[in-house]
Amino acid sequence: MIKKVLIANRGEIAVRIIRACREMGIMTVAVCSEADRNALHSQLADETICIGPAPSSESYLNVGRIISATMTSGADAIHPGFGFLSEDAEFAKICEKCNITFIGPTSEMIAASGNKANAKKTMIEAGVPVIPGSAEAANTPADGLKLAKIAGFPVMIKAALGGGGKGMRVARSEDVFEKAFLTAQAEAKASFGDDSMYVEHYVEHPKHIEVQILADKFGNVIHLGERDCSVQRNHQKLIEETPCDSLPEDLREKIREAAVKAAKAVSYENAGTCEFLVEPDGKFYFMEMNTRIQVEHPITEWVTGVDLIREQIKIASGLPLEYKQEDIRISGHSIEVRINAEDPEHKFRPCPGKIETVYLPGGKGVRVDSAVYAGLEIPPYYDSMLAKLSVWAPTREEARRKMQTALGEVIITGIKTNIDYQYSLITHKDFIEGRTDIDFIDRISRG
Ligand code: MV4
Repeated sequence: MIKKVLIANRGEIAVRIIRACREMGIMTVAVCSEADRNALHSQLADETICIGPAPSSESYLNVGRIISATMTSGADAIHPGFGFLSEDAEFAKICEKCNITFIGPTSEMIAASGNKANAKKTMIEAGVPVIPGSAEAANTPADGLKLAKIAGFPVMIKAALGGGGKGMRVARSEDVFEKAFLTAQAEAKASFGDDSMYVEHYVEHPKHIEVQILADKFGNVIHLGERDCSVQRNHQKLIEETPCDSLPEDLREKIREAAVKAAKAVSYENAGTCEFLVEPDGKFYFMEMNTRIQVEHPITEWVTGVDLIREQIKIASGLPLEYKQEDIRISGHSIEVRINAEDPEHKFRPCPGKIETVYLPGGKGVRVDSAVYAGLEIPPYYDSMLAKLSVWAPTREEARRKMQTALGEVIITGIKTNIDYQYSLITHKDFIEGRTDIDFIDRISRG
């Protein structure tokens, strides 16, 4: 069993992991940058090691310094959280070589999922539905165009190593294809150091549905239901909910089963998420697999009662899953909103600065995952997410009203936040009626 965990992250997820470890009797080591000496995670862990200057490249992304901190502190495992090194196959491999338990899948699984074109081939072989189009890679516009004709216009040109929207362009017709291909490819080369592209049919107005998976080292794979993450802006999710009531139950069951099939096809291990696009007519396609714990995991915890971080640690320790699929009951409805330090009136630009006052809501069915307190300085170097507010209630509408009530109570002064903007989304007619797809924000912003 793991005895001491180094948390290679910051903010609310670091705090979340420290809490789970403490409940399990596991010692914790926080790492922090010079900008985070007063951060909550630095104060809550059993030990804290300052690993370098504020920029992520010198601290939270610095593999050498994180490995040394692990060795120095005698930690036997690293939890990477999300972002930073969480999906870096090289980092996971170094942990494996140093006999440090990486709390996540193996480096091979991370690398295999990271190449989206290869992952797509694996899913085709496994019989998991994927977006129409070839999974072959193209390196020239001419080769890309051949694939585009197979996929059928409009098409989406994607970087093999992409994900999260980088190195991605839509081409609506043949005459704009070459330009779109070269733009996407240049972006891919700059972001991932690799310019292999693949081409798919462009799916219009889909929902983004993802399925939470847990898999142990013995081949046991279960799902914990789906999350609807359609409400997003510039590939940043804003609201997540589970279950997705706006899709028929039989369709959701098929998507969940496809996710389990996908995880089994890659012999997946630990917590993971399979992302799908779901068309208005009910056709659904596997898109990619995320090999980390995700920001929105609390809503799955609300409706299943399963502590996902605890399960990650147990799986990494080599314990078999205690839950069978039939033990997982999805009960009620949960919604999460992300509270960010940003200015909705100025293109959502990040707004770091000193927090003056904080009041966070509570009460039955209300959860706050945050690392903020009055007097804390929010540094400009990292992600702008300050807190996650999540609620549970028996039905979607009750959960939505609970979220509306909770959001109405939040006070954060000293910096600008998106709280009022989130309130406007939660009370929007289309959201109330469950009419959300990935174009929801664009549609309502145009008015
Ligand atoms: C797509 C798509 C439509 N058609 N692929 C966005 C991030 C990356 N993971 C893949 N993405 C998309 N791929 C095809 N063939 C639309 C998106 C997409 C999207 C997907 C999920 C959630 C939000 C999105 C916002 C814009 C585009």
